[in-house]
Amino acid sequence: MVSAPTKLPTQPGFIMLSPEEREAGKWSRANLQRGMELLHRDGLLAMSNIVDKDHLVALRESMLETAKEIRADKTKLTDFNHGVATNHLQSPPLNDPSLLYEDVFSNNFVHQIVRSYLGPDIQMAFITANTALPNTKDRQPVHKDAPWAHPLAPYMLNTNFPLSDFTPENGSTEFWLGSHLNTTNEEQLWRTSSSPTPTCDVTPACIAERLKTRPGEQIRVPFGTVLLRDMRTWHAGMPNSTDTERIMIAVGYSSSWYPSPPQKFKAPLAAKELLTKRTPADFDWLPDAEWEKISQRWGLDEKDGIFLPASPGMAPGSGTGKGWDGTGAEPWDCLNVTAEQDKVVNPNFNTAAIGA
Ligand SMILES: O=C(O)CCC(=O)C(=O)O
Repeated sequence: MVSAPTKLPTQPGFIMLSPEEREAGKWSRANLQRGMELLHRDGLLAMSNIVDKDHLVALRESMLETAKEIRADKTKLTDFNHGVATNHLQSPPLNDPSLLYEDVFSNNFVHQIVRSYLGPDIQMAFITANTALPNTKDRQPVHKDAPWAHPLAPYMLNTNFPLSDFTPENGSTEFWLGSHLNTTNEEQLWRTSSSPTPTCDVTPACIAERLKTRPGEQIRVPFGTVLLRDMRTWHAGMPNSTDTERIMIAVGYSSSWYPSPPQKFKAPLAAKELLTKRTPADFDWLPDAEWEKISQRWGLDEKDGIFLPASPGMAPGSGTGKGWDGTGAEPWDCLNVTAEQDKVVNPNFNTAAIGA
């Protein structure tokens, strides 16, 4: 008799650091294997016991205060992520030495998994946080963080440190496990059939198809959990029905072969020693006071704000990017090419989502 295929989970699998692994400063072979299997199968991995919760509490206290201060500056849809006025980016206090925790910003157990997944010589790519505003009702569209021809291989991992329990009530992220596998730009919506790059959003047809097999679900993980996500995994920011901001720090890593664009990520000199302790970080290192002035200016139409690094493959004039060489002259060759006739166009695309 042929048995029915095992149903794949819609919540993330965990690896849990033991006292012996902590003492040895590395994951055991067995946990590393489990971590690799989960990350390759699901595009998301949850890890326990790798960060001191007191460090997360201290960061939460500081960042909640900042979130309230910067809220008043968020006046336009382009100040929010994906043009939905419920979730914005926020810099952690990288210029405060008392809050520069090694187990958050340069975590050895995270690095071991990242190096195993992305290959040797990983680089730090960015540091930010996602703040889901309290008492909100709107959700983001299902998307990939890739409004360009992303490589068809694991090229970037995002480490997420939720600063509280992560529940559907406070707006935990909706993840679509396994969606990173074989995903291409054909699964994304385009502004026009001649647009050089797609938008982040996944097409309704692909969403409908995936709902039949492995739907997205808001995850439930306890405070202290650290998540690693393949950047190709579909996901969405969700409304937060509680009275408190839900903050999640994000530390991104890229593979050695992923280009480092001239429009670099900006970080304060105070953090340089820690951020480059275990991985190179090809950032613009600004004097602390200079960084502080721009550190919360994440809006898509900011002229001199802080930006996520320009994405390779973004052609001049599309979105905010000017090609990874800064002029558009440097080509971006990868297998992820969509023919014009295969592009699914959304003429009603929310232009606030891409700063256009
Ligand atoms: O904050 C979250 O849960 C996810 C936000 C997100 O995916 C985004 O802003 O692109």
